[in-house]
Amino acid sequence: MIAAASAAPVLLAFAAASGSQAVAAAHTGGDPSVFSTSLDPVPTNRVDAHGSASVRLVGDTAWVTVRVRGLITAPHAMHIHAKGEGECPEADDATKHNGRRSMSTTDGLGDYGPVGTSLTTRGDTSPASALAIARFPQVGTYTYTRSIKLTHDMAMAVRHENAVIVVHGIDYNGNKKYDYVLGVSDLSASLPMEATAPALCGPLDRVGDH
Ligand SMILES: [Cu+2]
Repeated sequence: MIAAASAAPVLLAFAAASGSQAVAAAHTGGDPSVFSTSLDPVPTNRVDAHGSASVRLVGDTAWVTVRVRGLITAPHAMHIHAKGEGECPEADDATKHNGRRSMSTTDGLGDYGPVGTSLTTRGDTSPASALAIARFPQVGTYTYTRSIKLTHDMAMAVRHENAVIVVHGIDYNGNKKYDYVLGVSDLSASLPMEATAPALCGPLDRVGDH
């Protein structure tokens, strides 16, 4: 009888300890975390559009939603950029392209960093698909949703709030199509600058942060 009575508190203590370990593990690993941002026009690029984006992370898997309203009817490359300053470019980052002050993707690189994930509609999502124009939204107002297995690096960049959503494709001269008003793209000699220049941008922040 004495042995049984003394064993009970030990079992209770063990149960309490393992319970708190489980809670600690959930907070560092597999718990869902939600990140979101408004997508605002990139300065100097004459964008009259807006949007929003959210990423729900479970482990390295991201449920990505991007809403865009008001861009021109044309392909819009979209990426998660990372490993820059986790920010969007400001007007003084713009340079002259074909003599016109505007923001190329390269102009903003220090702020948002290079492409980490391509938000394609199907197939590969690596940086190799950054300009896979046929696999991005083809219109200017849309809601994009896709579940994507991120690289672990990119998942960590999102968790550390160093990830930025960028939607590309502008209409600098307001003629409803991509042309060479800003010259050739800094990213591809076969595309006009308008097709690849950043249109909307937003840094992903953890929902609940203030
Ligand atoms: Cu991009």
